[in-house]
Amino acid sequence: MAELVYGKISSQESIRLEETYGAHNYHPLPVVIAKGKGPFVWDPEGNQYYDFLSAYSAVNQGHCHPVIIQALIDQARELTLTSRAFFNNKLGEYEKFITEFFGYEMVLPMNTGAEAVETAMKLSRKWGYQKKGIPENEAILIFAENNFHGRTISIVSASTDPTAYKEYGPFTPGIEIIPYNDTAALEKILAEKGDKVAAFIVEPIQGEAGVYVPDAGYLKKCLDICHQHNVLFVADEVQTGIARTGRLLASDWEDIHPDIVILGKAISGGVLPVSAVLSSREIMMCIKPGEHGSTFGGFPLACAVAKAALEVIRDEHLTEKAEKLGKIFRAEMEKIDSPMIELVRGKGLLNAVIIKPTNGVEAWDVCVKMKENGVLAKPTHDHIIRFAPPLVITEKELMDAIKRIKDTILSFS
Ligand code: IF1
Repeated sequence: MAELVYGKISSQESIRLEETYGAHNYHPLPVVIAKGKGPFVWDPEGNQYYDFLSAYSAVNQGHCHPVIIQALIDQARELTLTSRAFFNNKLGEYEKFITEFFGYEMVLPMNTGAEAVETAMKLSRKWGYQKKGIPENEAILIFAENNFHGRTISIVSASTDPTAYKEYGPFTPGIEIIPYNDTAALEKILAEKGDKVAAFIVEPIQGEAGVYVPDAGYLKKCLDICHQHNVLFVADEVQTGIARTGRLLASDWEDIHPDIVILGKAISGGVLPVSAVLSSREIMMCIKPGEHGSTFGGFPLACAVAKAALEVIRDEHLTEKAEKLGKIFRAEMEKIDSPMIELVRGKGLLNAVIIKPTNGVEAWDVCVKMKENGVLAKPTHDHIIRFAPPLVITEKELMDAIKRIKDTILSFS
């Protein structure tokens, strides 16, 4: 038995405990993480890995960033939670900071990404009834095929993936689906039903679909079409937001200002569940006191952590880093001379390699082998591997990780 370096429970025992006592709603890669620092994680036995998942882009600032952890500790000693029944001395300061940081007038703080998407759905409907004059209970929200926005019943009502929605019905009505990356489809549905449509809710890059990057100009065109029909354009930047794609928001690639932006994950650097909905005063004021909220939404601990996490993005120039290192990553992946690599795509440090299953080897097998070579990544579908390291990774570390990825892929041919 290998000696334990971190914690008191071995990898094998940790897996056994999860499998025995935890719901089987995940199928993790067989690796147990006991410690993290920057782009690295370690298992209980002390093996070191590059984390190329970053908790699905929540840990953009790297694991246990000292500035964010210090903010957590300092605030935890003072005050953690008040609920919104009272004011607290952290929320307003954070709200001013985050709205100025992203260039919006108002924010509605929540905790998880799904809650923020739900909030945007509710806010859009409120706006539709109050400002657009849609007859009560007739508002339509449009989503794109192959979307991923979270796990609540209303959100999976908009999913086209049976794994996400099957046997969870009956579903929330008032949802329409159009193909992604298809502005003609948006034009068509708005020409037919535009007067009842409150919003079009879309990911600037589809994450779960396999880091599917739409054509240049797609988002801008969608926003213009929405505005011609007095429909809100809502960007779900939970995964793409906060420097990941080489811009602060992926929407910035097209210089657009969505009516509503949904943020989550990296707002806290992966330290606490913190999410947010950003919008204009006119839209946000459609929700009145008592009409929406959450016990934890905007809690003082979250405010302190999120402010520090966003400051790290700014002070360490992580947006510029993501753009620069992303170019290197894609170029190096494209250089790998293997029939297994069908396509490399992505933006900034949100990338995917499409694997052509060869001799029965699928993306999962590549990820297991990569783990043995010290790089952690997760397949999405059978044939796509997502690569999204923490943005604090250095160029030297990136090149070392790339070598390990290359060696792994070449070992199969
Ligand atoms: C899981 C995927 C990523 C998201 C967008 C909202 C949410 C997510 C664009 C909800 C969440 C996650 C959740 C995670 C897997 C993951 C994921 F593979 F499913 F698609 F990141 F790529 N909008 N994405 O991507 O945020 O409520 O989870 O905080 O295990 O379900 P949440």
